[in-house]
Amino acid sequence: MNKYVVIGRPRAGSLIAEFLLSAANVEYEFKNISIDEAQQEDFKRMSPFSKIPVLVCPDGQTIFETVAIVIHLVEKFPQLAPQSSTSERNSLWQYLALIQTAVYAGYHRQFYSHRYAPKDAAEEVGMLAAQDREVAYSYINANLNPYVLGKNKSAVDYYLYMVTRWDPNINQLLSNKGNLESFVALMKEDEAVRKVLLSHNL
Ligand SMILES: N[C@@H](CCC(=O)N[C@@H](CS)C(=O)NCC(=O)O)C(=O)O
Repeated sequence: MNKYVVIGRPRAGSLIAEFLLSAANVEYEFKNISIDEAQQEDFKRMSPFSKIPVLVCPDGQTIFETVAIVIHLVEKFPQLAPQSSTSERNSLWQYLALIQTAVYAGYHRQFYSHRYAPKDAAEEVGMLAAQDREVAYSYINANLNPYVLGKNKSAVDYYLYMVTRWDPNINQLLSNKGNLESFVALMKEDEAVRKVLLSHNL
C-alpha cells in the first residue's frame, strides 16, 4: 500500500501532519519543499497559495489547509480524537478553529504583516495580531487541564504544541500562563513529538 506523504518544511506547519501520523503509528514519507519550489506551477496545482502543509493520501488525493488535514486524519484514525457526538468532540473542533484563526493565522499576520497592510500600517497589523493571539492563548491557558480537552490527549494538543513552538518570545508567552507552561513541558515528552522532531534533528 502507498504511504501518506507530508509535503512541508521541518519547523513549519507540516509538523501537525507528522505529529498526528506518528501518534497514530502510521508510516509516512516527508517531502521537503523550499519556498521557491512552492512557487512552481506544479505545486500550486496542489496548493494554490503555495502554502504548506500538503498531505498526499495513499490513494493519491492531495489535501491542503491544516484544518482539512486534521479532520481527514481524525476520521481515518479515530484514536486521535474523542468519539463523535460528544461534548469533547465539539470542543475539539472549537479549539481547532480557534487555534487556526487566532493563533496560526495570527503568527502569519505578524511575521508577514507587509502582506496584509501597506508599509506604514504593517507594524500595527502585526501588533494587533499579537494581541489577538494573547486573547486566544489566555483563554486556552485558563481551560487546559492538563490537555486541551481535559485528561485525554487528542489531535488538537499536537496543533497547540506546534503553534507555541513558533512564538517569537516563548518565555514571555508562558510567564503568566502556568497551565500552558506545564502543557508545553508535557508535550515535549510526547513520544510522537520526540520522534518527529528527532527525525528533523530539531
Ligand atoms: N491556512 C493555511 C496556512 C498555511 C501556512 O501559512 N503555511 C506557511 C508555513 S507554516 C507557509 O506555507 N508559508 C509560506 C507563505 O506564506 O508563502 C493552513 O492552515 O494550512
